[in-house]
Amino acid sequence: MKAKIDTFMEEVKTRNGHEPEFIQAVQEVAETVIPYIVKHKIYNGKNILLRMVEPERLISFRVAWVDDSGVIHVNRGYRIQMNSAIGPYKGGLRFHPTVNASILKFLAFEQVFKNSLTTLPMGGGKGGSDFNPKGKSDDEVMRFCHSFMLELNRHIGPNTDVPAGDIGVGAREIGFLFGMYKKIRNEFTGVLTGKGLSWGGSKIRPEATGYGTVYFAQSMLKTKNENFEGKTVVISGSGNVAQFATEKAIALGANVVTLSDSGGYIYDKDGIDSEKLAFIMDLKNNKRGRISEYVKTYTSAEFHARKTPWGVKCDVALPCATQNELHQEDAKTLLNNGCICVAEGANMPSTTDAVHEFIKAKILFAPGKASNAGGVATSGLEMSQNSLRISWTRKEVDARLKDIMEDIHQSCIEYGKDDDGFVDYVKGANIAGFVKVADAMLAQGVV
Ligand code: NDP
Ligand code: 2IT
Repeated sequence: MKAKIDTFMEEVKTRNGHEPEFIQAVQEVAETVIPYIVKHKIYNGKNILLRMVEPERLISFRVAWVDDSGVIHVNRGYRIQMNSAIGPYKGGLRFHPTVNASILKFLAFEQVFKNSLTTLPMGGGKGGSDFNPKGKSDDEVMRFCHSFMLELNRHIGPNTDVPAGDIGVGAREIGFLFGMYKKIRNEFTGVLTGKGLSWGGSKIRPEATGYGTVYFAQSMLKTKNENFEGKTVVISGSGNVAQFATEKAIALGANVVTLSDSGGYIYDKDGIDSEKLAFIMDLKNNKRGRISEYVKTYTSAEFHARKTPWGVKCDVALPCATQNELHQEDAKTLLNNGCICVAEGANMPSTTDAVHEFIKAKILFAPGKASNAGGVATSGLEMSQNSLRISWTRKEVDARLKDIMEDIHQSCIEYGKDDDGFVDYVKGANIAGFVKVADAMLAQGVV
């Protein structure tokens, strides 16, 4: 089996040798899906995984824009349309200086499996730019978004490809992008998700990724007769996903003691309560400040510059910042400190070695493509509401989100339960996500 996986990976590396994050994401899937393919005649010999690792279309384009002082800048824009076997391409846009084809291909590849897991009809895609929104004025961000959409608009549409937010793309950016799409195409459609509530957005979409991650962790804990009540929770990031994971964990009785950004992490031994979280949301979303500023107001808390929070003793860890932010040594530290559950809110935050540590220790470990799928699932619900031209209540969307996270958890158990009863959620998520897409690809022939 190892030889089969190695041969496959050699071919992937030959074609994509300069794309380490993409190779990492493919490797993780290959390790679990190839053994399944070999055992199942209908998939064997069809080169399905080889077809799945090649994007259906990769679009790269120039984005020129003018800053407030009249200087012209050039950024690179992308949209990776990875797989449309089960629905229109769907996935976020990331604006961050580290964005390149490797990062977006890994994200688009993960998205194919994640979207398949949601039970909704969505293919996988991802896009973005190496534009850095930090330190830019609202007008500069608007001009960038408008220029970006001037090109992107010809590649997307409500039945073709429906982008949304990701790192650096939130409500403000989606607004500017939607405004320009509507202007160019002269149509008001559900071409983007994460829209404002008064112009086609869905209730609970901003909360969905963070809430969904906690719902998924709750389902995992339940299998061990555990819950969040009284648990110490360590969270990284302080953006959209981290904020709402914190909100839900607090609501379920947990003690959240850390949050972070790329400057370092805060440790509040008394716990981040609702009032402190409101302060953080205002700081990050309105003032666009740094997490280090928290300790100026809450002076009993500590700020640890340029460090990640994994050394803090906890029961549950929720990495919600970015890829490869949790390394093998961090995994060992978490395990030594008695951590029983890790659910990824971010995409691929744990390195391959870290994932292997968690699985070897047989703790509850959920890969992002399962545990953070609530965001895109609620985007799918936004698409449905837009098509029906109706708007569901908060209660209704939240109930659907909960059901979907529970369904994903069940799928992971169905495909990931080992003979000794241990649930390998990585294997479960990869195979369950694969089967639905592979069946659709087989039905549609070699295209
Ligand atoms: P935001 O832009 O709202 O927040 C990102 C957070 O992560 C910030 O705190 C940011 O800190 C931190 N961060 C970003 N890059 C780095 C880095 N290189 N090192 C350390 N910290 C970093 O993004 P989201 O919360 O939306 O996204 C977070 C993660 O969740 C990403 O992996 C994303 O792909 C994933 N995700 C998001 C979904 C969504 O619906 N938004 C859905 C599913 C997954 P700083 O401000 O210093 O950059
Ligand atoms: O990684 C992700 O799932 C997202 N950034 C959300 C994608 C979406 O289309 O809502």
